[in-house]
Amino acid sequence: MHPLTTIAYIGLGSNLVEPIKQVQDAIEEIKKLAHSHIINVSSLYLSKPMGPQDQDDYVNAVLALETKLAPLELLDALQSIENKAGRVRKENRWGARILDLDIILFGNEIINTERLIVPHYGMKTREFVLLPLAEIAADLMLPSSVAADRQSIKFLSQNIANNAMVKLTLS
Ligand code: A4P
Ligand code: MG
Repeated sequence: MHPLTTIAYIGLGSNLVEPIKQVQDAIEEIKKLAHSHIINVSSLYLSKPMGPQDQDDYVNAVLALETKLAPLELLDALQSIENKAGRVRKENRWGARILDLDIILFGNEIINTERLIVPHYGMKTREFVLLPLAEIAADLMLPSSVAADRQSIKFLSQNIANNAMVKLTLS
């Protein structure tokens, strides 16, 4: 466990087997995580696939989790939720998946280990991460070892193409 409570931001994505339900079920599973509780969840969005185009659109969302878990404990927990959802890891990069749970940010920590890179390496270039994140945490600043390089989520989200992403209104 971590000595302090941290706010982690988790990106959720699915484009197989009822993606809206996959994301909703994953949120329910994350609610059950030990030493953690969800403090905010973005809307769900429908986004065009990044990577191979011969796959369905994705449902994406981002949530904020207050947690006492250490980063690798959180990664383990998220991977077991992915596995429980029936995720099969395939060789094809950026291919279709039942459920993808990525740690986008973990407080202000900068982590560069074999299993975990935080901030998530793709977050600054992915509208399906930045726009939901801006919805729940526009004032957040990205951690950086150089203070002058810190960028706000608001700035990044305003400078990325929306790529026809649609906010879902769920009944
Ligand atoms: N890993 C390292 N850093 C992290 C982190 N911050 N969070 C390691 C989570 N995992 C992290 O991940 C591979 C390994 O990355 C893990 O074992 C972990 O130790 P994975 O989930 O097995 O594989 P992946 O998700 O397929 O990895 P990859 O290639 O990084 O995929 P991406 O970048 O997540 O992209 N299009 C739309 N519209 N929406 C999407 O959500 N997602 C992808 C997947 C492609 N296209 C998409 C979307
Ligand atoms: Mg992943």
